[in-house]
Amino acid sequence: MSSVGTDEIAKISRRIRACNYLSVAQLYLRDNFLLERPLQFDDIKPRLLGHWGTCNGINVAYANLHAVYKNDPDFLFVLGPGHGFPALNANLLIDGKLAEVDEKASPDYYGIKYVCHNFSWPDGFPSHASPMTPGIIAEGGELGYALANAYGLALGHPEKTLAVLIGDGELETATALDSLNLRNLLTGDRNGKVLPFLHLNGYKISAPSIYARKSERELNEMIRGFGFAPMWIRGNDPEDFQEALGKKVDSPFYILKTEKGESGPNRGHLAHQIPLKNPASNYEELKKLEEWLKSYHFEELFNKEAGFTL
Ligand SMILES: Cc1ncc(C[n+]2csc(CCOP(=O)(O)OP(=O)(O)O)c2C)c(N)n1
Repeated sequence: MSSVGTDEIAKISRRIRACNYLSVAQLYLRDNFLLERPLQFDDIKPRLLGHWGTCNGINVAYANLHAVYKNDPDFLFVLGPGHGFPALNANLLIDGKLAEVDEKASPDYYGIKYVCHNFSWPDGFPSHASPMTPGIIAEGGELGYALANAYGLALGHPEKTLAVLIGDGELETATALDSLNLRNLLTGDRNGKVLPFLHLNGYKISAPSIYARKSERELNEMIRGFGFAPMWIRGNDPEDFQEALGKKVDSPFYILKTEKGESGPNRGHLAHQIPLKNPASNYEELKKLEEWLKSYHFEELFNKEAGFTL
């Protein structure tokens, strides 16, 4: 059974679309952020630096968890792959969290302009989650610490629930893998709850992840071996995500299986960083980028007067 109603399911889908749009806009655009006129070469940043491939999955996880936990002040979303910063930044912008630390990042047209233009830009936002991001306690470039940080935070804090998104590449680090053992420290009711989510999008930088090469059975056995109950969420459908969240099991370990780069122009390792490399000089790529941005129908989710209508 889904843990939220039909209205909420529709809202989750809208939020994912909005955040995907804003992720792509941060990566590529220096102007024309709402596509108010046809995209032209000058609208594209001269140096494209960032990561798209992981963003869709982060936005799916964030939107679904936000729907359930938005009113719980003791809930935290912990992101392992800090290179998925455009997705995190988009969510923080929409929720007004960025504006709490930087008034120019308001959840309106001016904030969208400011955040998109200044992503991965000299003296602007870095390309990865960093200490200037609200809620971040570790530099986002180095993979592996998310789960350990979450378990540390849950120790002695029974009120806390921490959802941790771990990359399948990240889980190849010794730190992340061994952190699965920390579950054994958190028994009893004096500690908070940690909900690990493996983002099984199949690839790390340019190669398949080891976990993508395991059969489902092998992966399930491994997860069970650490004392967790594997819970699969296949694809982006919020109904499936909410159904998994709604199931009452002890020590769940969610496996979110997506295609790396989903909703973009290519998939897998080709989507890891910048999928369309030269839209500032190649007309065909410029048009593909425009189509990609338009596919989210951002105009249904935001307008200059009403702001976000999610
Ligand atoms: C400790 C560490 N080793 C290597 C890297 C280089 N690196 C950056 S992104 C990446 C791939 C990450 O893959 P995954 O965790 O699956 O994230 P996603 O596929 O969702 O982007 C790697 C290996 C790193 N950032 N940190």
